[in-house]
Amino acid sequence: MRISPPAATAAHRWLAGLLLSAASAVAMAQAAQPHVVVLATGGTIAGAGASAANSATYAAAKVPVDKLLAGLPELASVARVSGEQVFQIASESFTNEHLLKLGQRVSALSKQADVDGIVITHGTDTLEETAYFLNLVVRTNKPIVVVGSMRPGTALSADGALNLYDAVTVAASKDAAGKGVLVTMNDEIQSGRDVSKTINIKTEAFKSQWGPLGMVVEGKNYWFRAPVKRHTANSEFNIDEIHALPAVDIVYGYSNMNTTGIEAYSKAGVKALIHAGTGNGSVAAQAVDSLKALRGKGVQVIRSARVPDGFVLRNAEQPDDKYDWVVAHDLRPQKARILAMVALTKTNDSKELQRIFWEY
Ligand code: DAS
Repeated sequence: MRISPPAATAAHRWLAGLLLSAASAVAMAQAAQPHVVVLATGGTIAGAGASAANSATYAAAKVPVDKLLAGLPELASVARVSGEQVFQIASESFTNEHLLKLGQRVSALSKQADVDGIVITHGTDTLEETAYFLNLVVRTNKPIVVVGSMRPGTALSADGALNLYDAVTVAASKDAAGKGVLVTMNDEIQSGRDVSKTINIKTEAFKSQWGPLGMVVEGKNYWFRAPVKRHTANSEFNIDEIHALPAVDIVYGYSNMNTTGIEAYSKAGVKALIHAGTGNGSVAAQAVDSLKALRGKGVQVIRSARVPDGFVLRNAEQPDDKYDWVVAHDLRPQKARILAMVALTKTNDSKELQRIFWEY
């Protein structure tokens, strides 16, 4: 059946109008979506193995952020996502300079009105340190979520895609605001302060002794608790005012402990030494004088513990008041080091440091 020219023109106009309104509806829907920025730093979540059977043998930090995002079209239904490649490294190689640069970028993005949430893809080895650092120094209530994976995307039952989908879901969620820096791994939403990598070869690797804050399942957050320690917008620390981090190192306690490490760090000029003691932060008798001498040089001595859970009691295993030492509370040695570095940018008073270790 032939349609007369005027009718054909009208039909074309109607169709064009329909397409235009459909396109503008899509554009409006996307504009209405939260905007999440994904900052990629490397790690297994960007890793690649030789075959699908390689779940533990692979090269980390290979896949660029645009490929990571392109491989997850489901994100389009969650948020408007943009990606930036900040680094492409395995996270065991993070330095203080990496922490500062990443923190400055996160801080700048958090101030942008068109950014609703931030995701950082990161290697799992030091993810807990970066998450805690950002928790201490980025002054924002917007959701910041750090995410990694235990298997590369090339492996059978890879965990990265769902972990990243969950991270963007949480970062796009208003109910994730004001909860501090978060970590989404293995369906759980963890506090960046509390979480640590506790298993080095399973997907349920990230745990906190105080439990997860919640879960994220099929694009929905389920919250069960909130952090009580100070963080982000309520922190007295601000990455915009921190341009360098002082030297803080860790010595490990063990049977037949000696003072070689303590003396070496003393000579190297550390500003604080974290002692990862046995038990409740115990110090071997043969090491006490070296730590007292270190304190006498103006170096802060902070008692943590090699035992992962619990917390170090002040004046229990050692007379901290008498020696003018600090206890790390429930923080594991690697977390205590992060807090000590940040705190020393503000004070070198041991009583102020102890207050900070109680509060953060
Ligand atoms: N080497 C590890 C890292 O980059 C790989 C990983 O588990 O992410 O932390």
